[in-house]
Amino acid sequence: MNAICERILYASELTDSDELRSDAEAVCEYLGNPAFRIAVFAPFNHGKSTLLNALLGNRALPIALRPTTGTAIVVKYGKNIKTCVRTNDGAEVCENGTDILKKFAVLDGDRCMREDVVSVEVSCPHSLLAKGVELIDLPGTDDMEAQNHLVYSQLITVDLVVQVLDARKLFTLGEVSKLQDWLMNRGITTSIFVLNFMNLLEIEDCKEVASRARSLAGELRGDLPNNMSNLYRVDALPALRARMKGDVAAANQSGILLFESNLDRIVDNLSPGIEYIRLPRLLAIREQLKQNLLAQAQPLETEVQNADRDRQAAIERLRGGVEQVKNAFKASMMNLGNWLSVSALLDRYKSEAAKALEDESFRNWETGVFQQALLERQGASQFGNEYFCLVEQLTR
Ligand SMILES: Nc1nc2c(ncn2[C@@H]2O[C@H](COP(=O)(O)OP(=O)(O)OP(=O)(O)O)[C@@H](O)[C@H]2O)c(=O)[nH]1
Ligand SMILES: [Mg+2]
Repeated sequence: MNAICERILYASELTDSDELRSDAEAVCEYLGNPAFRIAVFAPFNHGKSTLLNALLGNRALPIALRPTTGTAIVVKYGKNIKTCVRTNDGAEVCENGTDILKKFAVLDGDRCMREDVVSVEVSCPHSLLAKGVELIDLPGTDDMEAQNHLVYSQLITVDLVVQVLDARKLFTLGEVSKLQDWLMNRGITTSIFVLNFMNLLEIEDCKEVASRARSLAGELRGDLPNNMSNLYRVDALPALRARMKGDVAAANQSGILLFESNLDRIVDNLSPGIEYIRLPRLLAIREQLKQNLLAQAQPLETEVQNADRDRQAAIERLRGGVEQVKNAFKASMMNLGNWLSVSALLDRYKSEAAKALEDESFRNWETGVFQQALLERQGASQFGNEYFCLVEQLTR
């Protein structure tokens, strides 16, 4: 895949789209990443960070009612909880715990991300992470454009997308399939759904919501193995509380244990064929680059065509002009020829010659006036021939 990547990176240098260039770099870097990457995806406030915390059994990631997560937070395996943040001045800050996330990875009062943060990594002890899984907590979509862009550019570099649904306001099938089209167009075909906030519904509504969620998920199975469900019900906050208290029964009831064990199975199942998950991303980027470069080349192509058309028109105009000159010249040469013909010359000089004979000055006249006229005639003929040849060559 390295050779394809090299070509893709080379082509990405030629695009006028910064987004496409950075996507190409990100996908190529992703191809070399040995970890199995899982990201949570949803609009803000859907409980993404709470779900990951419930999985980790720790309140490691910042959670709050307002839009919170401000950058992609990558959670990797580590014996102790530790956070490392790299900034664009090349500095790296590492601290035990995750308190520094508040400073670097949480949206500010204006719901904006910090622009100087390059990467945020949290290390955490968990069996899934110990297997080489990376969990990625993403900012919510549907709030600010910058977050949307960051989220979508991250999704192309993950092996499994966990889409968190809010049971209180399920997407319409149209909304979900629009998103699914976006994912498919980028070669992302492995995603699962987590239905959150069912604990806040009235019992009688739960059945109906669960059945709608099932039909949504059923329509959007993607490339998940047939023996695996792509829909899980997890009450994220009760799950987190139960996990932190060590209350296994409550954790079980929240749905987090079933979700965790199935996530483990999905990773085991998809990991051996990881290149089949990743290759389509490369092909999708290649297609986007192709379209972008073709679109960029189009105005150039039109310009060349226009220039060629103008050149042809100029040649035609020149040809027409030369033809006119040639015809006019031919006509004047004909006149000149007539004027120079021996008979016309004789006619013109007959009376002069007769008079010179009478005056016995014929010799003088012949070597003087007549000789001069003959020389002029010869010169004019020679010039006419040369000029004619030149015009012939020009118009050939
Ligand atoms: N009652 C209840 N509250 C929940 C549940 N899951 C999450 N919450 C709460 O919902 C709020 C948002 O949760 P977050 O985990 O921060 O949501 P998020 O999707 O990560 O939000 P952003 O980072 O802003 O995109 C928090 O106050 C959570 O405590 C749940 O299952 N039940
Ligand atoms: Mg969050």
